[in-house]
Amino acid sequence: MQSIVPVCPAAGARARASDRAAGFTLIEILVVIGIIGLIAAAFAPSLFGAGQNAKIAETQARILQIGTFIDGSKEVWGDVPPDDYSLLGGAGGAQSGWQFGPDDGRNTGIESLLLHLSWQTKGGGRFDESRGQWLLNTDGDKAPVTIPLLGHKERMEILDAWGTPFAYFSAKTGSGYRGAQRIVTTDGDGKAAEEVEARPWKDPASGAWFNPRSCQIVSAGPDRLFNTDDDLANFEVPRD
Ligand SMILES: [Ca+2]
Ligand SMILES: [Ca+2]
Ligand SMILES: [Ca+2]
Repeated sequence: MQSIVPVCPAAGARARASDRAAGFTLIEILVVIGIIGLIAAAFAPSLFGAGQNAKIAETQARILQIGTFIDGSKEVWGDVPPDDYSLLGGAGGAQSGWQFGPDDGRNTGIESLLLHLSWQTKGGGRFDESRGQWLLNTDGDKAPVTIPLLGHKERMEILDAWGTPFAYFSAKTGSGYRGAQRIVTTDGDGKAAEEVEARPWKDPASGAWFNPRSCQIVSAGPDRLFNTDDDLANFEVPRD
């Protein structure tokens, strides 16, 4: 019997020690989880904000780059690129977009700009495969001919950092701004999401168009909707 007595207390002591260890460990784990939760809660908004800020900066950089290309083209052709290439007549010549076929009424402005920059071989910058990550054909339309520089028939759009095509409005001489365009947005993963309307911006203070004699390059911004106050553009968008 004596041989059993020392064993049982020792085993019980080990069990209690083990319980305490497990208890402390559980508390410690809960405390650590709580602290991690607090840290995550504190940093999540700024991490979210940092991601959005990076996309805003990237989109602004794209707008600047596109603006530089437009300026270069304007120096050669004497006017900003049109936003209605497929509506221009069938007479041929440098400014005619007849060979790119009928328009499907969607993404027309930015398609026209890209066709212009990809087709006109003088002046401005070039969109080719090196900027492939900027380009997508969200409305799935095609030209009847291969588009120079792009090397295919897809009538591509230039995207902002959220994957939404830019709206491009041209006020080339004699045209002014013609009003709303239909834009096919994406879900951010390259899939067409929905068709939205984009209108050229007016200054609410004066009622006048922004950039009345050149062009408007407009990103729908984080909300992927045009004409809201998170839009980004080649002018100062009014913020509510
Ligand atoms: Ca189209
Ligand atoms: Ca297209
Ligand atoms: Ca917006």
